[in-house]
Amino acid sequence: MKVAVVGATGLVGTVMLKVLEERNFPMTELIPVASEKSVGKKIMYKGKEFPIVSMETAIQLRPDIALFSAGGSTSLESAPKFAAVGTTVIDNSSAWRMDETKKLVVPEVNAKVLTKEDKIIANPNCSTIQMVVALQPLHEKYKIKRVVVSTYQSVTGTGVKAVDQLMNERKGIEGPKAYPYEIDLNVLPHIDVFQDNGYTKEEMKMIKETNKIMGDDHIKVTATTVRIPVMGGHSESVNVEFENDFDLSELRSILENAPGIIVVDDVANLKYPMPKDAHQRDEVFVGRLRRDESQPNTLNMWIVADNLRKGAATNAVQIAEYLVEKALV
Ligand code: 2RA
Repeated sequence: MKVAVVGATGLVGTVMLKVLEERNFPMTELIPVASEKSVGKKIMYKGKEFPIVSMETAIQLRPDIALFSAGGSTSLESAPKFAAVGTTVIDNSSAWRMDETKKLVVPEVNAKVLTKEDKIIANPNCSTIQMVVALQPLHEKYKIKRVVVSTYQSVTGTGVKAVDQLMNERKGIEGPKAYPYEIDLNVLPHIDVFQDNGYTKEEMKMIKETNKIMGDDHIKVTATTVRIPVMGGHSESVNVEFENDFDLSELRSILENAPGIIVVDDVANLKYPMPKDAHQRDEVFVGRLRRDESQPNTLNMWIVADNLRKGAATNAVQIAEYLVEKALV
């Protein structure tokens, strides 16, 4: 399998390469792509050096798969050029997610929608991915009516500049700012830009992407997304109202046996999911399972995942693995 990684030197691109190597993805040739200023530099993969090439060169090499994490404008311009030469693109930007002609995929939830004809596949937003992995098995059993989610998102979701701002603030050093305010010892109820309806784009992504991935527009979703000064991953407090009642121990067992989920839920022994434990892992960690006693058929749960891995790189690689497994590429 000839694989291009577009955005190979970025935060997510670097993790994509790490995940491809860790999972021993069946690759015959790696084509790292980055901005013109990086062309010619070398990256290491499986102990070998690979030269970074330009987008044009990569397209001419006709890779089987191109994993993109290079921003929406780059994807809008270049993904169709790869698709035109037969490459299947899996794009981590938001460019194609709500395009009706493109699939938005979390393998544990809706990989079955993929066909040979899908040449540009959208990787969902990190905070959406971890939530739908936990929601899907419960929806299948109890039918979800409404979801209320509040997120606590790592600065790594913003990128290197945000990580540097946090670390500089911790050391009392002045430096470039990724956020309008200090992030250390603070929280920002503001991720991406505000819309006319008072929600941010991040919140609207969680609402719209959830319905598309789960294939059910009847599920009502509302979201508040918040940036917090942590590194390991995104955390989410999720309140789920079902059409039908549930037994909590049965519900816990469903999650324990669902793909991609690790249940950490033993508060008597102070066991619950935390970003420091999810960091560098590919699973979605679920805990604090308890009935919402304020209304019937309703559950509270706490969901944590590494936003750079399952929230981005690993989910994209898992889509690629599915395509190879089902001979769709
Ligand atoms: C964030 N989910 O956390 C967004 C994009 N990665 O900033």
